[in-house]
Amino acid sequence: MNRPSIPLSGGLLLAAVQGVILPLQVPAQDKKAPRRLNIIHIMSDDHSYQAISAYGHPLSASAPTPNMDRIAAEGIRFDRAYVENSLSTPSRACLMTGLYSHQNGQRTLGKGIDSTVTFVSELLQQGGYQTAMVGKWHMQCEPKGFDYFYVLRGQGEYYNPVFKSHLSSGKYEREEGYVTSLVTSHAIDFLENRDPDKPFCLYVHHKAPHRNWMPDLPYLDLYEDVEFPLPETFGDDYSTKGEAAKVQRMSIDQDMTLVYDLKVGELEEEPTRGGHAAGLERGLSRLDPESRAKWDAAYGPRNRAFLESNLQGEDLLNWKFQRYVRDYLRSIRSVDDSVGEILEYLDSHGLAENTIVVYTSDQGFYMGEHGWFDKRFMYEESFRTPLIIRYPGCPGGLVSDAFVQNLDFAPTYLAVAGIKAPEEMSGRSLLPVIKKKGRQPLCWRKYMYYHYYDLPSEHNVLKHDGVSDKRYKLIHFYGGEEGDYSEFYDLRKDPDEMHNCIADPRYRRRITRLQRRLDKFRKELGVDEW
Ligand code: SGN
Ligand code: CA
Repeated sequence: MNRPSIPLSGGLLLAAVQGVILPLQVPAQDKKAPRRLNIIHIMSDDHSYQAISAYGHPLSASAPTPNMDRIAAEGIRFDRAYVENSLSTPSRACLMTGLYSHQNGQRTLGKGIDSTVTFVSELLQQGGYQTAMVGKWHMQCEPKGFDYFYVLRGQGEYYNPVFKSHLSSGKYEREEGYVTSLVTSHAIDFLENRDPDKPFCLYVHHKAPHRNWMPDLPYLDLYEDVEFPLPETFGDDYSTKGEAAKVQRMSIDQDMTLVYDLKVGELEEEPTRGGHAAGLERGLSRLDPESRAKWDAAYGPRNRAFLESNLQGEDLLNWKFQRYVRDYLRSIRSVDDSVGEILEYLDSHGLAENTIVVYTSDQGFYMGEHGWFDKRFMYEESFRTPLIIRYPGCPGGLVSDAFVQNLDFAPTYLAVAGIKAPEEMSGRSLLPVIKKKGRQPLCWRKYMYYHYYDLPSEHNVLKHDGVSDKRYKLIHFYGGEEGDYSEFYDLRKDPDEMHNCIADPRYRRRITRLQRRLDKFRKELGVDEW
């Protein structure tokens, strides 16, 4: 086992990992041997940074997330955190392996993972950590490297979901309650029953706020009177963008369904491009009669008023946006409660001082930007992901613009545990960034590679890869009907990515430079399609 070999000094425990030394107060009740830090990785599904009030976006002004904000107030908010493939299963495979999609095999939502690759959970377990995974696993292989797990089936269900656990011999068993609360209970159960003499790494993976955004019963009326602001780019007509933006099927106007997504169960079927009408009833039929009556009492009158008003055009579109965002934010409210419960547990059990708390999402999400919901594109709202870290000994209220990626989680957690990261891992430990209070170290990545592969698929986003250097972004789309093409954005002048400048001669040198960097990434990483 590799343990950090830094001696104790005075009243300080030194967590020394890969050259990083952070002072850490020893809790009064624990003056024994040096202890490695515990890790809690909380990850929700499809949670946009626009919907965390610590990020200060207008959308969250009326729907604050005080517990997530507490992590930011006591830690670091990362403003330039990204994923390498904006989709659940690939993002989770990256988290577990520290590898890009083409390296771990999980390129799309379907099959793919090379399950012979060692997971970070296995390395932590072998290195003396107690490991746990609760909530959405959503990998195409069995959980491995966990002492304790309670995982949902596939995408998971919002109401009375089924879980498979380390105790259930492969069987899924139904549990009574709301998914976010149940995931939290399993997390707390692990904390309660763990061996207190060993450090732990706990992954808490929420299903919420994944589509179709079903809130917990106490929150069915929350925000009903709030009018949320439409993003400025809501009406993007894609006039400067290529085929991908025009053929996608993730538009609130055209693809968001009245029954499944917007919960107007009074309608029979709907002539939408997605067509998911049965899905709403499938979710609601899991409720017991009393809970179902509460649901109907909340949505029934609103739905009838909506149907009677016969909204059209802009009014209908605004209604869809409001219903979407309200349900989405209601689901997040429960996730925020869960974060509060976990922080409270750490406080009351003397664990806050020796536990790293990370809050993130498996990717970002569109809250109407460019007229969309869903993710997948390399445009900022889905390429970026929220990331907030509270690290013992590190001051709070920090904001980082370090260029970090989900590839970095595995090497970070290994570094915390004092375990050498496998050579193949492409990411970097974030500890040097944390040590510099969020500032990007001099020797750090200047460019970031992204690759999306999932076509054909439900939302019809064309395959693409691309490179960003923080200021500029070059995206190469391929596999469409109109042939391959690239887009180029100047993020400082055009943070909303409304002006594709690929044909602007003033950017020629910069485009060539990024194109060279993209070619280099493809070659060095062994990318095999583009
Ligand atoms: C489901 C959703 C899609 C979503 C994917 C991927 N459809 O298929 O809207 O893009 O998951 O999401 S649904 O009808 O089942 O709700 S991911 O978060 O798992 O990547
Ligand atoms: Ca997701």
